[in-house]
Amino acid sequence: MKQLKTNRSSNLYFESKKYLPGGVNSPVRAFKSVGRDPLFIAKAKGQYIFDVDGNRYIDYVGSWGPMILGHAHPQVVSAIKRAASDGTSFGAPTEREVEMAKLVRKMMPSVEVVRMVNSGTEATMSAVRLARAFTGKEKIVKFAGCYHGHFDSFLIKAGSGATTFGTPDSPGVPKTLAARTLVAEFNDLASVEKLFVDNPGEIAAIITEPVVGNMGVVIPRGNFLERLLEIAHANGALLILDEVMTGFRLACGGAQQIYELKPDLTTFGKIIGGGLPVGAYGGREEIMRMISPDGPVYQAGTLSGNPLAMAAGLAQLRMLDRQKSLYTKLEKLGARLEKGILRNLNKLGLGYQLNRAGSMFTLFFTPENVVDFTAALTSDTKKFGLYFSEMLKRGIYLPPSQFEAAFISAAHTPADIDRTISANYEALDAVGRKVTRSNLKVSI
Ligand code: HOZ
Repeated sequence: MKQLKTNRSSNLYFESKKYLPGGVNSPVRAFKSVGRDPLFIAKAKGQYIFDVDGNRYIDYVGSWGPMILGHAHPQVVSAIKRAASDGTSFGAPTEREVEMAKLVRKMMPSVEVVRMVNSGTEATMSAVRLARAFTGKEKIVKFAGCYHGHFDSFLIKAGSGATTFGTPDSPGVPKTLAARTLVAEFNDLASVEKLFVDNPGEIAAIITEPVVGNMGVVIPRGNFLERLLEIAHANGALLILDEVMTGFRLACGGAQQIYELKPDLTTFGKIIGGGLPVGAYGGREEIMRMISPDGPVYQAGTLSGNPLAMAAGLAQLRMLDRQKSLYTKLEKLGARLEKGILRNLNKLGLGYQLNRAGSMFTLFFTPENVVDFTAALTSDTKKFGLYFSEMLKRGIYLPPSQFEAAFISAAHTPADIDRTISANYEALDAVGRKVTRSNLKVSI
């Protein structure tokens, strides 16, 4: 195996650190927790991503979720080009926004009325404001390790980069606001019930990722999600399903289709924008009609419903809606990868945990069954960092943190998956040998 040459990336990183915090515009992409410098990306096509040094990798980051059809899909690219030639922003309504709202409602019937915004963070923070206004209550319940963007109310025991960098409770969040976020344990209904007993009549909403992606992939057990809806409604609160990652990914109708759930509000990002900056929130009509200008809850944006973003998102969603077989393909690829990795773990005598939901997966470097944040945190992140670099050397680009989901796209092929399985075997083996050599603490 040849050594990775990353001189141009290193030079750019050296330069970028002078002008950008950590040299990046979003923390996890700095690769800090995997102990190496970030790669600067030149281009991506289909299932591949290429760095500025010309190295090609099979990509399992997929821009952190949006690229479900692979990078630079011809239909998405041509939709963007067509839209751009007619003007890039008007700050006025367009036909595409109507098409988008109709399509979202068709694909996810619980979303009777929708508001387009520019990111997942905007979507979740607006949904919480709306839930507070609708119920007249101020507190919210979130789950430890879930990440709903970087709005103040959510940076409390937050997953994703906040956990990766050891700052799940960010400085700068006003204590008074933080006190209105109550934290329960995912998959633990008793912890949710207790919060409602301790805060009677004060909770506006429960917000959760239905299948968690931001502490790594964690799957809801039994009737967990259904009970959340019941508990919320029994207490005059709403259920907000954060489908920024899972929406249009786990199924055409998102996780709520799979778990047969009708949340009050749903938030979106990633896939709905086809790789352009988009978010959205929507749900029950009587709640959504409280949004300005129908109602008093204010929320606005110059670039909301931007024509390029709508064109890219619509092109991608239309393909997903028309070709349901894409989800069967994604499931088959995911199952093939899961089988291969489990076989490798078995051969190598490693007790690590692989969690997978359709085309989302995480290999946790822990023997614990990862059903919540506490279990996720038992992972050996040092070993994960070594594994990440070993995979990179073998041409596989994974999310650079233990506490993230990896994504398979419809552009991946069974041959890509088989290559990944071989790389996984070699990388795990190499990590084992390195750990033994350097006498690192071995926890498995
Ligand atoms: N919030 C993303 C991970 N869950 C990271 C986005 C990025 O760094 O681009």
